[in-house]
Amino acid sequence: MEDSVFDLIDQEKIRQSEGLELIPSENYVSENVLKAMGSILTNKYSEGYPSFEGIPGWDEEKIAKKILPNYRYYGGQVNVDRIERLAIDRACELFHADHANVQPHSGAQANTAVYYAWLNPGDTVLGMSLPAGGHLTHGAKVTMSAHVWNFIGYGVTDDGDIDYDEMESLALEYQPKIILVGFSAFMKIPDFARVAKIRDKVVKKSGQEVLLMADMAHVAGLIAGGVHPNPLDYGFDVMTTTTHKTLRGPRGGLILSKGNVASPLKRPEHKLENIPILIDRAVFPGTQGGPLEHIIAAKAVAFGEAQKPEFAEYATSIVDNAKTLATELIKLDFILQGDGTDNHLILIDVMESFGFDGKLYERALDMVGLTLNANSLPRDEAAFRPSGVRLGTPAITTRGLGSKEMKQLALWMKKVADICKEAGSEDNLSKFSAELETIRAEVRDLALKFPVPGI
Ligand code: DSN
Repeated sequence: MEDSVFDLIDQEKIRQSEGLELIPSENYVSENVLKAMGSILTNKYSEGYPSFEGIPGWDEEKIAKKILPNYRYYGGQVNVDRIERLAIDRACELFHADHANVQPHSGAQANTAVYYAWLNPGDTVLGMSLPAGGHLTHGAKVTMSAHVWNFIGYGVTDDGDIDYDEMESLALEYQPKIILVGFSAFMKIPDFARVAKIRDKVVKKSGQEVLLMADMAHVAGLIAGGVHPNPLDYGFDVMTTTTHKTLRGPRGGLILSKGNVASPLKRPEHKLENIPILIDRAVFPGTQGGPLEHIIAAKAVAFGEAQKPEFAEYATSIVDNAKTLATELIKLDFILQGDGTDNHLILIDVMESFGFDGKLYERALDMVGLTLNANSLPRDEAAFRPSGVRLGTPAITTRGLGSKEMKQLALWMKKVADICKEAGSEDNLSKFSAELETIRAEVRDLALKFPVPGI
């Protein structure tokens, strides 16, 4: 019954309005992004790519005569071509790229397409290991990436920064075809220039081209807003990202690259300078079928929003809020990985701070309307009962929370930590339902003062 679906969507609206979203990879999109996502563009098939003629603008006369050349496998493309072209052009401007492929359905699809574009099966990639803060698609054993390619993982130092010495020695030893910088739980700013120098040393030693890839899914919005450096400005060839985290667009992926832009119909020479064309071929037909043009339209809307001065203010506020929250948590005896944050992410060492694990804390915070996720720390061996929790400020900053609210948030988090300490297990949390309900009511009151866009 469709009614059940819409009832559940209404329930989710209440959950989102009455709680505070602290999962660092989530955000609230604008009403225009929602409108584009829910549009009739979902009805259209458009395998292939829009015209490459007319870059950087459009030849209005040809459009009027409907004689646009394109690389599509279906008719009726006149409008979706222009929408996809708009998304591509805006993405290139926003991230200083020569080319953008806006079709990946997700960040995982984007990463897979880059590997497929540049590597042969069995080739080596050097990336951050999962326990150190890397992503599943950077070669975690349970993923396809680890089955097809040979991933070597570098780690982090005790102060939470990338272990660049380890990265360099592994790079020289294994001579990877891709050096990958990217993360989903890392609070420092990567030194992209240093990684580019490591690449140069590997190229000198091996005599082969090495692709520098950055997976900036978490911080793409901070890059767009100018508060985080852009790897493409430091010699990186490719940057992948999702579009829904700090970038605040629809759920999806994006690949930006530097190099030659040309028709994807003809296979180019396998050289780094041709990586944009190799990537287009790797996305379609390499790893995906029909693009989701309603999502691509929503990406175009979100990229347009990110080009506005208000977005730079938003990006600055995300980081300010994260730093304030980190400082307040430290004052209340929370121990943070890396002692704080330089971006939107905070990783709490719950076990070291209070003696219980991240899963119990995640569950108790959920009960008061504060949503985050249990997360492994570099020292954890198994991901099932991690010692930490990960949180971040992109979503609550969209709702307009500021430093005053960050202080209140830290106080609630401490109260919930004290309850967990006494409870000792998830089963015992019910004994503290009155205390948890009091905090829940306070969270609800505050949350309702900061409406969610579109609700
Ligand atoms: N699942 C995302 C995150 O939460 O970090 C990464 O893709």
